[in-house]
Amino acid sequence: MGALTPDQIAIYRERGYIVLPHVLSSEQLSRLRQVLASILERAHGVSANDAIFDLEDSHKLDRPRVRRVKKPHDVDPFFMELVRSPAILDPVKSLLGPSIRFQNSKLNLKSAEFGAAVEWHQDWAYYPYSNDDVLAVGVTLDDMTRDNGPMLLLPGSHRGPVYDHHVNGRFVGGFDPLKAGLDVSPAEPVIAPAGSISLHHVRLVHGSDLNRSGADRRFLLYELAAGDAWPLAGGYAHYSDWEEFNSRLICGTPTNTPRLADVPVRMPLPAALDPSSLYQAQKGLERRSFQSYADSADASSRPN
Ligand SMILES: O=C(O)CCC(=O)C(=O)O
Repeated sequence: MGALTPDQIAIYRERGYIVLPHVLSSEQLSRLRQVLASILERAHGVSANDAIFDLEDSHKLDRPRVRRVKKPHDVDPFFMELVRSPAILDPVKSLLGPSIRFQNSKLNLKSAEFGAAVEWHQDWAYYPYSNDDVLAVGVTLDDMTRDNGPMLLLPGSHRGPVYDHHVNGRFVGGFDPLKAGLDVSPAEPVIAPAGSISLHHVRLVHGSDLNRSGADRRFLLYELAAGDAWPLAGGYAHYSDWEEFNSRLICGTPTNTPRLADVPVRMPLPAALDPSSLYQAQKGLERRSFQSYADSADASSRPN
């Protein structure tokens, strides 16, 4: 149905990502937005980060500001229904093969005016596997434009080094391209209408700026791996038994034979001081590449 063409597969292999516009049906998109709205109703009265909500630093009880819904698949069954739909699964199978293991989902809200930046990083630094047939599917709930903090992807960087995401020996979930000698100026924004998907390789360098625009930029991410890619670290490397591990397969057949590839691995250890989310971990960076909301508020109140 939605399988990729050989040309699209070649683009993904070369650039490390591909964007497919208008993949969700209008029913799927409106259901997704409804489900999110009902989850967010629960955020009223939440005063600190918890198992579901990751709050903006500028969050206040009387002015709730959620930056991420963690593990939405644990909150509403629609998220697993959606990832299993041919619209998403078919393109993923074209890239990873017939067996796909679900790792995690998250919903980055990046709200109008204040939605937080994501510092440059490679997902692989958080969760290395026995091979790198691992990717993230992003689903746009709103139009992603140049102005509302689009995800920025550095083409071809999935074939380059794995950058050290540690500061003073501790994992911080991001790196400073200046210090690493990496030119991120060729990074390309994902520009896509609501209901589109992006697929990016687990080793691709990416990040995104603060949302200074008046338009929300809500983005659902699924982390998926080939069935024979074995998690080496990160929360999903832990499983209670064979049944539990295989219950994460969303298609294909279990294997007890991991495929081992010659891939560079640095464990995300010792763990971030606050490992509860990427945003918290990245506070350990010595220098930020993107502004925070507080920096931008400071800057706008300063005379020129
Ligand atoms: O939301 C974004 O722009 C980037 C998301 C991302 O890289 C992440 O959450 O790991």
